[in-house]
Amino acid sequence: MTDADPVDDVVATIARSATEIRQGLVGRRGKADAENPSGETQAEADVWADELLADRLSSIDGVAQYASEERSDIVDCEDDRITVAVDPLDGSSNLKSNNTMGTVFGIYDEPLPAPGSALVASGWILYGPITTMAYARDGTVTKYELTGGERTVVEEDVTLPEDPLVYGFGGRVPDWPDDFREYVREIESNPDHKLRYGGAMIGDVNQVLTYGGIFAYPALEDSPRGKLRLQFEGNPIAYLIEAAGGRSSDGRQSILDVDPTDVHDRVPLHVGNADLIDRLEDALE
Ligand code: FBP
Repeated sequence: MTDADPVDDVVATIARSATEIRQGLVGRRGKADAENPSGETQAEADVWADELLADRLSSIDGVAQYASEERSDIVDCEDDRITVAVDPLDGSSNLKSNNTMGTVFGIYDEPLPAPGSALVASGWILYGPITTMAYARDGTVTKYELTGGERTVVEEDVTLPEDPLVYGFGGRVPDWPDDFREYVREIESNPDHKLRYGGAMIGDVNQVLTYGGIFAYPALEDSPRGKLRLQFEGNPIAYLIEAAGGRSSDGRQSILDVDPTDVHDRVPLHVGNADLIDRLEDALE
């Protein structure tokens, strides 16, 4: 064991790996002959990015566990301090059409499954025209640009703009519960709001962080827990958006207050400006 901060080491490793992951997508746009623990067909790139991050993150001093949306079993490591949970390639179905994707990470100080209150840091990489990272720790959010292993700060103390501009909601409209559909109509009818939906949560949530607004992948009629995973997506996104002055909700409470029962639990996810999330919770009551 060393005295170095394992959280810093993990984040530095993810940031350095991101440009490599981006380059490695070329030639890995096909499907793998496998499903992830949630029953979804994996892309070759999902499996490859997961193995790359597992190798690098599980060998860092201080890391007790590596867990990923792409593997059913947690990798137990030699140390006992922090757990790293990742979605190695969020939105990998966008590979075929060459659209935005991301990598999401949450760093917990408890073994999984853990509540959001056990997070000590979280963040995401966005593979857009530029590779960027948004990172939350100790209640503040920082945005970086990543090039060739280098990390450059582009904005500190990032907060959601006060006037919400963008909205994006996942799932098929006919599958939305009536109360959620009515809420969406209210959001859409405001002339100040614009639809922004790209099919990769990180792309859509990053628009909310940049312009203000709301992103949701709600409960669906036939899937009351929605689609997104609590440990790998819900908690890390909620932690960052709350650190940026916004709110998260599973429809009733902050996502960070949801009690997990299993590593691959799903959660209805709603994040954005506090007043829009307050109104959402009123609408879903
Ligand atoms: P993956 O992590 O398996 O890529 O799924 C997550 C995701 O792609 C989100 O990024 C996105 O918001 C959502 O699923 C889109 O799902 P759908 O295509 O069902 O609307």
